Amino acid sequence: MSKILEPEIKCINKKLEGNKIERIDRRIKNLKDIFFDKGALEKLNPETIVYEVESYLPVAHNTEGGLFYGITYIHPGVVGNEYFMTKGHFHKIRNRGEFYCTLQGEGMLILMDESRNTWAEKMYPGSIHYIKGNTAHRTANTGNSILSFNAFWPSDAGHDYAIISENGFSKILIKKDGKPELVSR
Ligand code: M6P
Ligand code: ZN
Repeated sequence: MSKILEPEIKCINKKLEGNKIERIDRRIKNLKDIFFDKGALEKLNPETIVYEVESYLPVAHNTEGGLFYGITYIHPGVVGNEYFMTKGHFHKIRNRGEFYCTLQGEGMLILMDESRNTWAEKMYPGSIHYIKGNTAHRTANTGNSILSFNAFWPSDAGHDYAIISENGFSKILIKKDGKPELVSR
């Protein structure tokens, strides 16, 4: 007799449910390298949550041929005039790609190639973003509510944070006259 199984995880009301979900949060105190305005950063409560990530990793890290899935929730806010955003990373195996699909809120996907050319794509509910290999990616919340999005990436991609934490992206996303603007640093 063939078995009919329940799925291991579910997405209910845009939140993941299930036993095998990993949850992390990133707070102001974890993001000191990331934001440009260090003076503004010092004035914020170090425990303030900037974003949370729920991930479902059905195979071991670095497994070739598998896939990982996650939802990122970025809270609304700014550090100085820079929007709350993720750390951002290249993949350790540089040529690995990724998909982002926006669930709620509004934001910007900031992309940078290995020659440090930086550009951005608008994120809003239903927007789907293909992040090609060799491209660093970071997301920023430009709205007044949570920005959340689905992400799907290869299980052997890995995260390389070093370049971004040392040199950042070549452009930052700031709030100017109430609107997002991508400007050189
Ligand atoms: C998405 C995926 C994850 C990533 C997360 C947060 O969910 O790209 O792999 O970890 O965003 O981004 P970061 O790791 O840059 O903080
Ligand atoms: Zn990635």
